[in-house]
Amino acid sequence: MQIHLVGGFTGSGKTTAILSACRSLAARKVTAGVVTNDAGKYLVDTAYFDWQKVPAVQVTGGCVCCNYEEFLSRLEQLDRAVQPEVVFVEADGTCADLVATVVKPLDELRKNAAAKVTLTVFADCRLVTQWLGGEALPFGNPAMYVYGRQLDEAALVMLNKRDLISPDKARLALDMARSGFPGKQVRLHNAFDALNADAWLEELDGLSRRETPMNSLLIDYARYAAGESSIGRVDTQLTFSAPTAIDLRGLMVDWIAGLNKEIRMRDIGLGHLKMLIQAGHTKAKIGLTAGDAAAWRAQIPDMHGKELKALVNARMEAEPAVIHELLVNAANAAAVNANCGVEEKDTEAYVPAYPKPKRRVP
Ligand SMILES: Nc1nc2c(ncn2[C@@H]2O[C@H](COP(=O)(O)OP(=O)(O)OP(=O)(O)O)[C@@H](O)[C@H]2O)c(=O)[nH]1
Ligand SMILES: [Mg+2]
Repeated sequence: MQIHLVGGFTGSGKTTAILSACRSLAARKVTAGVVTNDAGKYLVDTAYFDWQKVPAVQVTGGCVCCNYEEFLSRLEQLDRAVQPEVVFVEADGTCADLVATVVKPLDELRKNAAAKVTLTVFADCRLVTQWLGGEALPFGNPAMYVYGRQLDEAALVMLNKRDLISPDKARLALDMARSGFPGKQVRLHNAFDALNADAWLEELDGLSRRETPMNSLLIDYARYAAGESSIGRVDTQLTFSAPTAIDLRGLMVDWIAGLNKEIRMRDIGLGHLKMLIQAGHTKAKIGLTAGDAAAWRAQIPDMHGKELKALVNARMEAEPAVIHELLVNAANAAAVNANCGVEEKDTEAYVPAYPKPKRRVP
């Protein structure tokens, strides 16, 4: 079994890229599976892989490294269920230090395996070039510490969302990243593109045959913990219900636009607001990240009906209680405008606990 660990800041495109790679492998009759990971348990990513019929298991309650035993038993569960040849492990979007706490311990455990564990770190090409150019990103210093540490330990850095910048800017991004990350492999990537997925898989094959061990990261755990907990999280499920069929797309646009406006007005660093919505047989995943002005609108399909369910995972630079209030207030306002009711369940508002890896190989 090949294991590919996929890290990078929340919203950088890990899930999208993994899904494309799984589709590409499926086309070659190679079975792939995914381990998703987050501190919470009502996860959009897991539900999304299920919906896309990609076998997925989740490690909840903290990073893979802090829940290493659970991670190993989930891997076994996946192996028993579908015997995957390839497994992608999507790390939590604020997790770092993966070489020392996951790659090395796993390689030790699987010392007879033909393929070594790989680590790819994703970054939004627009944000990473801003950062490499010395410009401020929309996050504070604690979160930026994690951002920098994540990139620092990558053997392979993916400058993702290349389709959102011009070819000239893409070339510039590549040049900046090559000089900013000496010794690393750097690729421009479009996570939706099948050819890009194939190229990534080829690169991963090469990395899994490496002879030289990867370097563990130098990291200050107190700063890492502060960075992780600067990104508040809210997971919830909202159900909008109306007595007669209504324009549910209009309702969604109203809700997200209202919420987005509040987030921008309060200058909150938006990591990732992700939703899986369902009305009747229509489903969609919606994502809003830093730098996204309008892309989310196109992700909402036309929907009419009496009921819409939304599974929401919000990760942004604010207190969890504040995020929850913004989410619910905007939902209530949209529900009043659309003449419908809204109910909430399975809400968790939290920050990740202090990272305490079970094992760390220096
Ligand atoms: N245009 C474009 N959008 C992308 C690309 N990759 C991801 N996105 C969008 O960016 C948003 C975040 O993508 P995800 O794949 O969910 O990001 P993630 O890294 O898994 O996020 P977390 O799980 O929160 O850490 C979604 O709205 C995606 O549709 C890309 O290559 N091009
Ligand atoms: Mg994801």
